[in-house]
Amino acid sequence: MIDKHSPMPIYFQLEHSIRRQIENGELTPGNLLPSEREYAELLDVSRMTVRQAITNLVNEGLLYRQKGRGTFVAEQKLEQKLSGLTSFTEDMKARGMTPANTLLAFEIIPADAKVAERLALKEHTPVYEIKRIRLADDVPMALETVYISANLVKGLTETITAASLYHYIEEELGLAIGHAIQSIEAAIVNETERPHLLVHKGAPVLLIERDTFLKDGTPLEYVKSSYRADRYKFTIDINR
Ligand code: 16G
Repeated sequence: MIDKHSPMPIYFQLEHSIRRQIENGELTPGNLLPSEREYAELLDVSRMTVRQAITNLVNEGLLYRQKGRGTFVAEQKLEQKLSGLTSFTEDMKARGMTPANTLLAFEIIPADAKVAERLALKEHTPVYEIKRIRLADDVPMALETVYISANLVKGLTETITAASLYHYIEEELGLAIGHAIQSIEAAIVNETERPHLLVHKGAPVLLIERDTFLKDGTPLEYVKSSYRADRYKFTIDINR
């Protein structure tokens, strides 16, 4: 897998070869990689070269090191296109994964100033506050808090939030969801979120805020979520 006569640096060739093994499933998440010494002997290259290749893949999140145990293949990130306005349930089903939710809070509360503004309501108007852990194949992917006007989306129950909100809104209530404005920013997981997301202290998360509107322009939801940055990556098509 290494060609010493190639103009390509050896660390780069090794990096490429490990990456290919992960892509084609020869190496799968959780697999232990040969040690630096083993790779160096096997390929007859220096340990420094091996270290550089491995370090690059660790920095990229494809591999992770565990003290005293070695280097392992990480779970691959889910790639989420930013082009369509989809729900978590739809996204996971489209990938052949099983979505699930753990409900942390389901309440009707008076909207505070910020929520009222986002939903274009008067302060203290009743809104649902729904906090859910969103899981894919039993792995927590995100923590999500949704605010929805209780007068607009009637009859929400805990059972509905265990399945799909968008399904209920569109199929049961017949409301037409139109568009959303979304922002994504980097952050470090906070200690309240951490036990739910099952990540280590200081792990990176992506904070996503979404304001969703019905086709007629009425604000439908204001959503704040923390996505695991080790499991998620967002992609977008851009034209010139
Ligand atoms: C997604 C949306 C969220 C929406 C939810 C509905 C983002 C950042 N958020 O998680 O705004 O409330 O889907 O999901 O994409 P559901 O229909 O599966 O309950």
